[in-house]
Amino acid sequence: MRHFVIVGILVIAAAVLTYAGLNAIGLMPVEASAQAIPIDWLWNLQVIAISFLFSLIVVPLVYSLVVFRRKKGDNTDAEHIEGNTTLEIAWTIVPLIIVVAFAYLGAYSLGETRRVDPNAMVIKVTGYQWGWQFEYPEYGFSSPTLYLPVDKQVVFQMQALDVIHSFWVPEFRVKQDLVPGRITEYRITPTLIGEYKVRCAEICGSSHAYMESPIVVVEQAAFEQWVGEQKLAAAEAEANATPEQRGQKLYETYCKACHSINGTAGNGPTWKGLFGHEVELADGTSVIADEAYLIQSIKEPQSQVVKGFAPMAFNATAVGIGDTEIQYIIAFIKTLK
Ligand code: HEC
Ligand SMILES: [Cu+2]
Repeated sequence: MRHFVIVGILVIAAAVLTYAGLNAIGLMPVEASAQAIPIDWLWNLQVIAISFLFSLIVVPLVYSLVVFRRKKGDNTDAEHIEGNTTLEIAWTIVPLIIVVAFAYLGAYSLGETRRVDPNAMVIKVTGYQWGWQFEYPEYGFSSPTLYLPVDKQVVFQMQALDVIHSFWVPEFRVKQDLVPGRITEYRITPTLIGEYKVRCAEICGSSHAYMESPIVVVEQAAFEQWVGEQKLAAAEAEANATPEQRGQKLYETYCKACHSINGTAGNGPTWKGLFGHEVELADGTSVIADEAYLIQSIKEPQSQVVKGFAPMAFNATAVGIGDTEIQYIIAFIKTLK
């Protein structure tokens, strides 16, 4: 009995010391989001459980090694123990209850981190090899730096352009994959003003380690000021855009789904090296891709169908692409040598 009391006291003391030690080394970065609170709370509970279990195993083990070690000259066998039903039932039921309790708490804290605020601001996040782009659809501009107002929920609608990436800000705790062909969601409410960094947490190629972007959490007023500056800069860039840049923008909005610019054939032929080169048509003739041909291909796609492709089903006129826009697109096609 005396041994049990001593071991019991030592287990509790060792558990407290282990817990204090784990806390002291600062395993977690600062807590910078509302979602981090339930996560850290659960994490802390786990650290307490881990400290206790660690002591429960290590203390009796070390105690036995020291106190019950073989005395000099003692060559007898150890005491034979048959089993103990009460003990076995206890050490099955107690861990079972603990595991079920943690499962419940885990589900609860998952629910807390996903709590939806219907007024959340939408930001579109695009991950690609190797960088991030942040689009603010409510304000109509994009930014390579993610600015967020403090204490306001944002919902990221995330897409990957090439391979799987993963959006991870350790200070926010929550992590979410970006999967090609899918939109994944990530909700966060930043609670601490400061500068952070998003990293890609899914190895995605040779420059994966450099796939970082700055995140700045600011007061609402500072956020609005930044939005104002960005809108102005976007409007200025729009006003000063060259025909090639305008053409590229039209391409990215309307034509990219079927026409590549890197030489690979998609739903439609690639635009790489198109201008000024010979194009074989389905009727066996061929033409030189000059301006007249391109204009006609866009306006009346049925008239000259490229060999090996179905006639272009896309109706450019219907989306408001007129003669001016076609000139921009042609200027862009000319740059694709
Ligand atoms: C739904 C898919 C689709 C979209 C979207 C699309 N195209 Fe096409 N396009 C095709 C296909 C298929 C062809 C080849 C058949 C043909 O010539 O009609 C083609 C051919 C062309 C050609 C002739 C190319 C060549 O290699 O000779 C031009 C020019 C062209 N498209 C311009 C555009 C422009 C400009 C847009 C965007 C404003 C656009 N297309 C959007 C499917 C598409
Ligand atoms: Cu990545």
